[in-house]
Amino acid sequence: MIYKIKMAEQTHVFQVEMTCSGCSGAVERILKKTPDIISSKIDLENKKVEVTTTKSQSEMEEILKKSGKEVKYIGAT
Ligand SMILES: [Cu+2]
Repeated sequence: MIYKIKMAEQTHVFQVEMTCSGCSGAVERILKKTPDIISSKIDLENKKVEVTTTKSQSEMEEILKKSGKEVKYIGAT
């Protein structure tokens, strides 16, 4: 029998201070080059970023902060 070890993936939701498509584009580029991101959703209108990842909430928060935007954790779904 083969056991596959898999890190638990979780969907974290963050409030990211994005005001235009340039901001959301910057966030998108950061997420694209980050490993362990299973999927992501950027909602510019509501300034929300949803990330499904095996990374922890704090790791993810630090990564999003690289955009230079204000980041606030909302919760996990
Ligand atoms: Cu902008």
